Amino acid sequence: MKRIDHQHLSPESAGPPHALDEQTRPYSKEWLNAYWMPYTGNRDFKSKPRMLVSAKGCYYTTSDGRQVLDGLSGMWTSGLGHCRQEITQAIVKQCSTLDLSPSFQFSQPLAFELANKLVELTPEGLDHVFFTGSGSESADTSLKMARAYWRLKGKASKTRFIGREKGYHGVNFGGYAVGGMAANRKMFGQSVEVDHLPHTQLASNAFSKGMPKNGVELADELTRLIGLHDASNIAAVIIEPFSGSGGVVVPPEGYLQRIRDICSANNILLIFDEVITGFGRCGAYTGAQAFGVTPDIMNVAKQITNGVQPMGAVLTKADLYQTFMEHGGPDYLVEFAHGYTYSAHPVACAAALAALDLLVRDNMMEQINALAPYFENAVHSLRGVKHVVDIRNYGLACGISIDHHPGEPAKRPYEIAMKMYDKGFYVRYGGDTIQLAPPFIMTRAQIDSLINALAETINSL
Ligand code: PXG
Ligand code: PLP
Repeated sequence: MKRIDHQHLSPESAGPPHALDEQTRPYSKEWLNAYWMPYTGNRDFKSKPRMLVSAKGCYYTTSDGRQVLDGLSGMWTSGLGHCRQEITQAIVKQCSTLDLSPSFQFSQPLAFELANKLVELTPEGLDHVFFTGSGSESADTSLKMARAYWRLKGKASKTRFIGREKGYHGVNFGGYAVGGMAANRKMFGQSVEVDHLPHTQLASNAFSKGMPKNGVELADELTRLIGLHDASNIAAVIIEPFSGSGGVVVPPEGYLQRIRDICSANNILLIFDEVITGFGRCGAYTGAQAFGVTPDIMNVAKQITNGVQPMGAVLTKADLYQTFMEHGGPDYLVEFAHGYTYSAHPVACAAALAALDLLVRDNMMEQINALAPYFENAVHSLRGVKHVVDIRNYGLACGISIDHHPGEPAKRPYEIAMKMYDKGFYVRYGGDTIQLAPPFIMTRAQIDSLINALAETINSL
């Protein structure tokens, strides 16, 4: 057995580590090093850990007993706020009734109940739901589904995917390749055949409120890429209705419809990755509804369970599902050789049903749409603050571009986020942007305090 260093335990703390003991604990470097943290500067974190030990509503409590306002709804996951009793109770009940059921060849009723709920809440035409465990799994599932669909249709050469610069589709083998953020791709070489549309973050649109006016013609780049590769070689286009991780890049007016039209005219599937835009962030149940454009395949995750359980899903049009059923051979055979141990995990289904019920019961879409204009004005009040070179927003999401130290685009946003944390605010930084995505239940006063702290912090740099 390996020696475990218990030096990190404070002298008064006997027994196993527990969140409530955290407040007095110093952490040893050795203890911290066992955990290789995801998308984190491990060396930086471990030199000054930012440990969160509990959460309620819009606040986290840190290991040193401070309250931190959650400016990103967790990881774009927790719009309903943290530790909602209704979701907790649903999980506890499910855990003590049916903790797990095999997902292959057997199932459990909540999976079907949730699938029907998702069909009801999402745009007309998306009628079937395939469950995954995360947004990354949804991305790779959707790409495999698209390729397999064309193969079943006798068009096996349709294998290439078109993503978009600044796109993010998770970290799995297809998702990182169709993604368009250089930092996430450059370590890993080529996986699937892919090309990319240009992003739509134009200097001429700087400080647009909501959808920018310029740039619909950027959709025509898809026609150019079809000319280059030929539609007979392209399976699908995958884009986010607005790019979240890429810095809240909102589509120009008319852009998504034009992409939809070009895909339809060329027999190319359109996949919307709604992992961030789904379930309220846009002021509608989906970005597709907010922007009035329906894809052939839609990926969701994150807010589906309010982030409380890992879960994702891929919704498809009837034609896709029917094609797999019709080509499935004898009934006992599997039609789509794909699925996860945790597809439609019963505890995740229970969490999702409870979370979606809350969105409906509490009229969250109305609340979001009532708060969004206030949020928009608040974030745009940062225009003119030192270093702020662009502000983009839609619904309850905002990206603030920060001009950078020469050669170090990510440094100033990092400095801002760390100073904000010291002041009691959690904001996300990525690339050259600060991102905000307040919980749907955030008050106007809390938004004011977040924006005031941000202005003060940026000005102090
Ligand atoms: N697609 C989209 C559009 C996403 O935003 C994923 C797929 C991957 O989901 P998973 O569950 O595998 O992480 C995402 C995830 C941020 C941030 O702060 C965004 C994500 C994850 C973590 C942080 O911008 N998006
Ligand atoms: N690796 C091994 C050895 C497995 O047996 C399995 C699933 O049975 C997996 C990977 C895939 O795991 P998951 O279904 O959780 O994605």
